[in-house]
Amino acid sequence: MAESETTGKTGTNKDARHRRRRPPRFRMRVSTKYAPRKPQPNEPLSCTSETTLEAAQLLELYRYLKLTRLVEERLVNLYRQTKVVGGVFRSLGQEATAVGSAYALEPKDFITPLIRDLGAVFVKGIRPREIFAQYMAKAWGPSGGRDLNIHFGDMEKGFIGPISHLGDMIPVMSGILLAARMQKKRIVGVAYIGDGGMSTGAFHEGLNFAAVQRLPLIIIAEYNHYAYSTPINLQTAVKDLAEKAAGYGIPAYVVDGNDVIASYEVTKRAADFARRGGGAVLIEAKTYRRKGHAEHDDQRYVPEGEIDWWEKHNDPIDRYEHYLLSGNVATKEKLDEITADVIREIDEDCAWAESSPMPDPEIAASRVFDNEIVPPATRPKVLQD
Ligand SMILES: Cc1ncc(C[n+]2csc(CCOP(=O)(O)OP(=O)(O)O)c2C)c(N)n1
Ligand SMILES: [Mg+2]
Repeated sequence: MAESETTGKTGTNKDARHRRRRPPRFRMRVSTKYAPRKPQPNEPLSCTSETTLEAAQLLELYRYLKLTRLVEERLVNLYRQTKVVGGVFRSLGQEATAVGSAYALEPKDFITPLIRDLGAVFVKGIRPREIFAQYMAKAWGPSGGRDLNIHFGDMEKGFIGPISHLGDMIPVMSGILLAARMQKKRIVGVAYIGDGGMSTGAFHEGLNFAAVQRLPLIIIAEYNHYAYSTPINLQTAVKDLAEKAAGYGIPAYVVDGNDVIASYEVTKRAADFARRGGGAVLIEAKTYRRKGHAEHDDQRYVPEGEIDWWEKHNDPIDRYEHYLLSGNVATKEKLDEITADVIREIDEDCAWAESSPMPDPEIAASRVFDNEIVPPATRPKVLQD
């Protein structure tokens, strides 16, 4: 058959099969409905009132926020007592992004959390005792003392352990979602990424692949102002990270990442869209990293007063407490009760993790590589000699 002069297409049925029908997209490419807004003078920041969440769920969100903050505070204590092996990474000031986004998922969905996303790990069902034992490299920890801090996962719970904090988890999640599609499983995947990690090649390749394949991938891009000591203006030339979605032909949101309800609502919409076959979505969460890259970092590169401003005016837990109390969702006594319960759980779990032995050397040295190919570095035989 001759080629059409105008389109160059042959017009056979076979070719038509290759032209996929595209489901409708969002009209507005970057939605700013849940973006941060400027408060009136002297008005304390709260959370969006537009939510479908019920009272019990709102209290559960509060519990996860407090759990995240207080577990991290306990980790810092353990670190100062030199009980932690390796560094401690905080999500102070960013808890609402991780908790709200993960709460919008179904149990069968997958996440790839990074060092600022402990809240998402808890929402996925990991217990504080696992975190404490992992940070202290104890035998009862999830990696049995083989790896550090956040480097573990739980496939049953849909939580993939990180390879790196930079872009590498994006292609990994794209692969998971492609495999799930081939197995006819209707899951969505949330991959977290920092403003710095978004500048890497792996991020671009992974998201481009997901966009082209219309995989149900949701990127949560955490605009927390710094990548290690690099400020955002030296990291990217765009104002909003969400603008980058245009380069992949996917819709995007800008959300106030310090508003736990907004983070939930936006991720819920993205998850519904992705599950319906709409493809990948980019969510940019505006937030702020109040601690350094890790506990060793003294943040001398941060302009004076900046951290204090965020602590005083835009703390996600203060904002949420204001929302719950002023909207009569909960009383102060109820919130104190939840906090006391969280502290009790942390005390118990920390004691449990501290009582764990360190791993036996020969056990810690095995299963790091495939031991059929690479013999373990330390073998009982060697120890006996
Ligand atoms: C290949 C590689 N290079 C460098 C690092 C060290 N590193 C870990 S996190 C990070 C900066 C990440 O910044 P960002 O993506 O903004 O995330 P944030 O820490 O702000 O959450 C760097 C340089 C690494 N983990 N892997
Ligand atoms: Mg960052």
